[in-house]
Amino acid sequence: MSMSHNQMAYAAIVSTLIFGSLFVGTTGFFQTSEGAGDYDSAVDDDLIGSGTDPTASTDSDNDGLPDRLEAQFGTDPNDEDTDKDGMLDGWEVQNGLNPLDNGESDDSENDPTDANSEDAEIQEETDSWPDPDDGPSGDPDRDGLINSVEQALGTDPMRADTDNDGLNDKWESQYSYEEITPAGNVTLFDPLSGNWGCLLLDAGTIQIMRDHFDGNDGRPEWDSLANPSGQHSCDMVLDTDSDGLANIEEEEYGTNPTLKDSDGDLLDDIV
Ligand SMILES: [Ca+2]
Ligand SMILES: [Ca+2]
Ligand SMILES: [Ca+2]
Ligand SMILES: [Ca+2]
Repeated sequence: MSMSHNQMAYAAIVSTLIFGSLFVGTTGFFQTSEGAGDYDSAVDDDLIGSGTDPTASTDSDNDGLPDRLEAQFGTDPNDEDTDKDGMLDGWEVQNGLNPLDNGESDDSENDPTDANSEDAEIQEETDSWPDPDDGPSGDPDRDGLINSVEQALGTDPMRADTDNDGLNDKWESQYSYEEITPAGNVTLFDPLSGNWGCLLLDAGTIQIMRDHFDGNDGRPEWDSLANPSGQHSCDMVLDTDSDGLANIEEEEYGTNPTLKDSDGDLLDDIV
């Protein structure tokens, strides 16, 4: 059985999702919000760029995907957004999305009403196109942020916790704010930064939060929340609104880490 153009392109994409995954997972230590404490190994380091010919890096449409790779992916080297879904070809490839799939079955090749054609039947059996997860409204990492918003925020559409601080991308992005202190300013709940070892973690605060976590109640041990450098994430371990729940616990409950009484019932969240 010979493969259609689309199927070949799809096979190329699937095989190179591994390539995309190399861009992913090199930014931090915590894999998912459930996996706080697990570490990513760095075995994938240094695989990108080996043997790259600098003269072969022409990117005619400036979409982040060099022309020689556009040929491999079947994308248009002169169109920054081949599938017209609002997400750039290069961003889609780097983030493991299919740059040829806008998630909608509106082109003739993937039209389900065209069921009489042999191509359509074959496609139905062997192809997973269109995949809503690959479109601008898809949410393949199930973090509550659709892909177009992940692109705008700069977060990873394939990881629910882009900065590996144990906190969900959407939850963080809802509560981002700048804390102003005499010693400097800190942007808390930035989904792109875990604020590891930030200046808000002074000795007194560390002692209070160590006691909080090590005081059982099913909470993880303070030391287990550190990254390999022994630093803690301010976003994760602080109790920003001083309501007795650490931020990571507020994330678990889906409550507001900047308000003692998230639901306005006049009772603090910890009650
Ligand atoms: Ca696109
Ligand atoms: Ca998402
Ligand atoms: Ca995400
Ligand atoms: Ca996070």
